[in-house]
Amino acid sequence: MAPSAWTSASCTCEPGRARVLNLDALVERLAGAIPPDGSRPTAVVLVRTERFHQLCGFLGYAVAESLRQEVEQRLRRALRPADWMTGVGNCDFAAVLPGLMSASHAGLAAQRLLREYEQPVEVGGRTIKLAAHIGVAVAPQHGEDPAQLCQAAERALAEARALEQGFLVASDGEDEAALFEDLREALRDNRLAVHFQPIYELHGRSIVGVESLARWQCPKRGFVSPDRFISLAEQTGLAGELTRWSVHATLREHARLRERIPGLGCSINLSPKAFPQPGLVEHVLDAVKLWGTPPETVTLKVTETAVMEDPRVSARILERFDQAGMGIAIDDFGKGYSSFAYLKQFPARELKIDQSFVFDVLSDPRTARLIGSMAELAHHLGMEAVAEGIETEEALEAVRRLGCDRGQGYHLARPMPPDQVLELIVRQEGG
Ligand code: G
Ligand code: MN
Repeated sequence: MAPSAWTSASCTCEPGRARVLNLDALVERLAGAIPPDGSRPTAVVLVRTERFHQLCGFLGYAVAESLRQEVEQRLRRALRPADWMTGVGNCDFAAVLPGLMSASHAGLAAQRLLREYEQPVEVGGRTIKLAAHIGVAVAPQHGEDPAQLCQAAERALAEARALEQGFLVASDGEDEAALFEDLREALRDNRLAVHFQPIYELHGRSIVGVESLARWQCPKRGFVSPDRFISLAEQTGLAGELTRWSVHATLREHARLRERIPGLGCSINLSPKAFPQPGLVEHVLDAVKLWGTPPETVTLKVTETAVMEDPRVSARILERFDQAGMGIAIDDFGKGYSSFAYLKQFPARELKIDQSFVFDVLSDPRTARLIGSMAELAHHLGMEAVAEGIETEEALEAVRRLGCDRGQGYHLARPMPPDQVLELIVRQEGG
């Protein structure tokens, strides 16, 4: 089986002690477990413990090893006697579940495994709460040989991580492959569309900018959900192309809007996968020049998770955007693993509070206080606080009271084609 991003991960914090990847054993085990007649499904389950290697650095190798052993024991307890499991790196595991009653039983097993992560682990006098994601593939549905099956499970794992779902079962391989081809073609032929969601200043409630969002109306498939094609792009190496397409297409549309509204701000999402790619900064600078965009009207959105992957490289990239006069927004703040230390190094202009918080602002007082604290944090660091996902007037009022400066959400305006945004702004200006 070809090594992949997932399986080739090795722990840099334990030099010389990198765990042997038991891939051969896994493939062999699977080969024996897949029934030739497909009578009873067999599942392969990949479990990835998040942030384990950071914990190694923090806890030291010996304690991290006890932690890993405890996790392994718990997972083994959650499996049936006929199931088989092996470590495949750091604190990651692969299990083979033969003879299932039905394919949906594999999902139940994944849930059981995830439940083992709910209880914190006590090691070395500390209480550690771990989190994991799981990808599942089932034979014969998602592949008939071990390599296909492992790849399908890896894709499901990558998607579970990207969508922040605990576990995902692989989707139909053929359809995903066809979708990938269609997406690649659509990108090449510039057939995706840019929609803009207005961003409001919450006090005067005027539109101060727009956020660009890619939309895909496929002639064959109809509207393809952005969650679906964006996560597909991120798993299949198309994230760079998608981001580069989006930078140009957005600035082109933005240039048309600026003819009418000169200072209008524009936010562009940089995919976490595209963000560290060499040449991205140059691509953005070229596009800004080509479309005559005043750099100060551009805000580049990066997620916390993306900048945390390699904070030093990220800081360098963000520094260059900052020097060119463009703004940085930390997107989906609060959803990933925040580190205040890194936050302080990044020249960000906006902190975008993740919509999951804003959805709960009215029903949960603790969430409301968290939003207030995040807004305060943003202000202390000289940033604006932006609330995403405002769906009601009450939520708008609440986030405004909690200190958010700007906001966006379905209650204010949905993402829409550029011409409609123009109409909306013109109407708002009463002109
Ligand atoms: O992670 P990011 O902030 O880029 O997510 C933006 C997505 O959220 C877009 O697909 C957009 O359509 C959607 N969105 C924008 N406003 C709202 C809202 O008020 N409610 C919900 N549920 N989704 C929203
Ligand atoms: Mn967001």
